[in-house]
Amino acid sequence: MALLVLLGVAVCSFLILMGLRLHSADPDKPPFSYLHATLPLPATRPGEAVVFTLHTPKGERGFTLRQLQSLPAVSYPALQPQVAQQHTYQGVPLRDLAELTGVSGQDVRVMGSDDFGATIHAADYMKYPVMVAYSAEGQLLTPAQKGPLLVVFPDVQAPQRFPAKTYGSQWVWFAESLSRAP
Ligand SMILES: Nc1nc2c(c(=O)[nH]1)N[C@H]1C(S)=C(S)[C@@H](COP(=O)(O)O)O[C@H]1N2
Ligand SMILES: [Mo]
Repeated sequence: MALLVLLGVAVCSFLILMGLRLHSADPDKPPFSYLHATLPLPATRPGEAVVFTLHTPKGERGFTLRQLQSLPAVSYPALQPQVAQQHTYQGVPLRDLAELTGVSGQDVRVMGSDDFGATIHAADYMKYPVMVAYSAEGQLLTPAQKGPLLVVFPDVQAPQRFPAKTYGSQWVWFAESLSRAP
């Protein structure tokens, strides 16, 4: 009898663990390799500028550069199609920004300070660590590098998936805000 109960417990644990494993291996939402997880959000200092704004369904949420840097961060090499330079960029995955915005899994629109906007598809940012980059090689992006904030695609890791021909227009530079795509 005790043996049967034990066997039951073992079988159930196995099934639960398998379920968890299959869940975490969701091919449409793969785990990202993070540079760091969410850090404590620094308070805004007097006079400190908001550099990026999330348009959530409940209103706006602005972030200073230091606050943006406290969000989950990724880092990977990418070849900026316009300046044709490869850099190791650091920034916040759109997947995390979309979740903070309350629009996870929906197409998003990233706007630049020049009012240029691009739609970035959920299938791309949910599966790949497309980011809003703030630095390259650990140094803040300069205007010549399309900074201070630039949308970056992992085109070195997945060149077939993100060809410049079709994705070039989505590398929004001077990025300023994110909202659900209209
Ligand atoms: N902020 C901003 N980002 C932008 C654009 C823009 O006009 N403003 N143009 C996009 C388009 S359509 C393309 S093809 C490339 C053009 O970059 P380039 O002018 O340096 O070749 O940047 C993209 N990112
Ligand atoms: Mo373009």
